Amino acid sequence: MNFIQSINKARKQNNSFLCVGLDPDTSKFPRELLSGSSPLFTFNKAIIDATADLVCCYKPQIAYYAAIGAEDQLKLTIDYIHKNYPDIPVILDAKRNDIGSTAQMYAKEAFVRYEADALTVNPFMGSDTLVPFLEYQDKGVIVLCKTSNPGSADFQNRLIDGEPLYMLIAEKAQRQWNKFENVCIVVGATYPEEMKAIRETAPSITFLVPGIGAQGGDIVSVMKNGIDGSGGGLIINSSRAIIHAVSSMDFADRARDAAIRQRDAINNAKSV
Ligand code: OMP
Repeated sequence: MNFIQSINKARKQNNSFLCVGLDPDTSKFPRELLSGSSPLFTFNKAIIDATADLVCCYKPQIAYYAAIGAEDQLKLTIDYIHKNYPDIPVILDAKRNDIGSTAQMYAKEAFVRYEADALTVNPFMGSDTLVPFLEYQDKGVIVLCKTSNPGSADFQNRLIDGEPLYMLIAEKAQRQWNKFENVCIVVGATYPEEMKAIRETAPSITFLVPGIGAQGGDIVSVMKNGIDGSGGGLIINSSRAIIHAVSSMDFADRARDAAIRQRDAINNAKSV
């Protein structure tokens, strides 16, 4: 089963488009947790056990681990999900890329060292730099297209031959890069009009959609503009609004409450 098939299976099994972002920020941890030996893993494990029946995938962001030398806890987290919830795929968010020989090492890092099921990558250096990732045919390669941040228009909306750069990326994802049906694109929930245009250009590409929750993206617009012809094609991420809903020792229960609210809001918006 490749990444897209695993995502579709998990989405149907749990009736959920929701991806919980595992971006643990120790400054928001309950103090009791910080004295243990692997606080990030302990935190993640509690969040995962509380939400695994509510999600279609998890997405750890590597910076939260690497910044404090805790890559071992990232590895423990991914291993824990694979072992205990084998039907839930894991996206490693690292937004990697470089020249081909270095890209090969980034691909190996994500898919062999961490055993992630998918990786976010940056297309800025060109199509040749995506090849080392795409060659892992059963893994997902999630290419930045229209990102959720306020400054994403600086470059992504610039016109090239009359078309915004993000449309060019969407076209390449649909027509050129997806030979092994393992490509997705990042489309921020904060840009619903762009999402609509991108869906028209890339009808069969799955979107990773960050930007709901803490960044204020509108779930109804995402479901209206982003869903594909088969009623799927979306992985909707929320990180802080779920995992750091509170900073007290009941954080996992409150994360579950928040995940239920977001999953239900998404499913209700689907039927609007
Ligand atoms: P919250 O805003 O807390 O839900 O976190 C959003 C997560 O999605 C973070 O891990 C970001 O690094 C990531 N993200 C964006 O916020 N915007 C993007 O355009 C792309 C990503 C991503 O690739 O996941």
